[in-house]
Amino acid sequence: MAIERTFSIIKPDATARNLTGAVNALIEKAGLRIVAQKRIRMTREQAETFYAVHKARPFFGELVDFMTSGPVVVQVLEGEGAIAKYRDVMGATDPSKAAEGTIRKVHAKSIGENSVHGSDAPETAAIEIAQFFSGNEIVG
Ligand code: FUP
Repeated sequence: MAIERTFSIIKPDATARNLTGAVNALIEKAGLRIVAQKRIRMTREQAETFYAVHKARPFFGELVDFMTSGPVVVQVLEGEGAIAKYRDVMGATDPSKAAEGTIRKVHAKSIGENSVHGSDAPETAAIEIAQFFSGNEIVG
């Protein structure tokens, strides 16, 4: 399988509970490498752009409020089949449906406050990485 890069966010519910290291430990245990990482406070504009695909959904306003409510850690993860692998490591969107040992099963609070984001396809990974990182900030 090819080496890929995926985009990850450790969300405000996780940073608020001081779980950045705990989440990173699960990422690294799965064999993914954190090749870029920074802690930021998203602006509303950044969050609205990032989740534009969900603009018409009833939860969009709450989602933007939540993502701008505290610090997040944005990351680029690298590894074999990184996009699908990280989706497996994260677990289902709704933590009550997530598999044992996944980040969301272990740490997430609810379907909205679900601790992490990971890209769902190569095209979205490239767009999401480019929204938050310039090339020289990613060191593989
Ligand atoms: P995922 O790819 O697992 O992050 O899930 P989605 O792209 O379907 O959803 C993106 C985010 O929207 C979720 F992480 C949280 C939020 N969401 C809700 O708040 N309620 C929902 O019913 C579905 C998603």
